[in-house]
Amino acid sequence: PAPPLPGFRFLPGHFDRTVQSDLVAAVIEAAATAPFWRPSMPRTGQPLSVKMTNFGPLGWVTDQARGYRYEPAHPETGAPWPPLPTALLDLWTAVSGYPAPPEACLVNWYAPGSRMGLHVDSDEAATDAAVVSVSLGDKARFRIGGTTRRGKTASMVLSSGDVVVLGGASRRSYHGVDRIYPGTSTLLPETVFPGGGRINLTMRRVTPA
Ligand code: MD3
Ligand code: FE
Repeated sequence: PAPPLPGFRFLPGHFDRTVQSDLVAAVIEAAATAPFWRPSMPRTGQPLSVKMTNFGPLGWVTDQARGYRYEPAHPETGAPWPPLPTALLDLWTAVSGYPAPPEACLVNWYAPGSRMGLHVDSDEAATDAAVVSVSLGDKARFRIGGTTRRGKTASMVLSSGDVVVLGGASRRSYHGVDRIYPGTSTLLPETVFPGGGRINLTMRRVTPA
């Protein structure tokens, strides 16, 4: 079938401006103990253009020496990741259909000019759980394909407050972020996020329930 595959759900405008701004406040508070850092690719050590932090008992990290993995603590401070905000846990309960809470919430900050190449998320043993994504701030062009790298893809614009649920076959899809549309939102405070940009929150179950 043409992308996106079955199990993909798009909930445009799921969160109103008040909840969006509460989520940004939660990200800023979390970043006080778990600062955004710039991860590096395995082997090459090439830095990602996106800066990251995490919420929850586990966080996704990558570095040149040890590659992609989940860890209970921040790679630079060694402190445990801050807890998941209640609004996110409630969203997971409402849309994931999974009988256990998420263990990780990866927080990606895309400054203007940042992108994320096509990839599959495969570092989670809980392949039966959906990934739930929340977009905040500037609009982005999101791309999703099938389960092989060479194959048709479709693109769509994700806006602040949009939620995407990647369950079923779509969970194994290639996907990425082509570009950010700078200046399309006033949600992110310039003092904390110079140039604005976009934050994406992705909740994941890592170990099977
Ligand atoms: C489709 N993040 O963190 S979110 C990632 O906007 C990631 O930051 C993008 O890809 C972002 O790994 C996309 C939507 C998303 C998340 C996970 C998926 C789409 C997905 C897993 C499988 C298929
Ligand atoms: Fe991904």
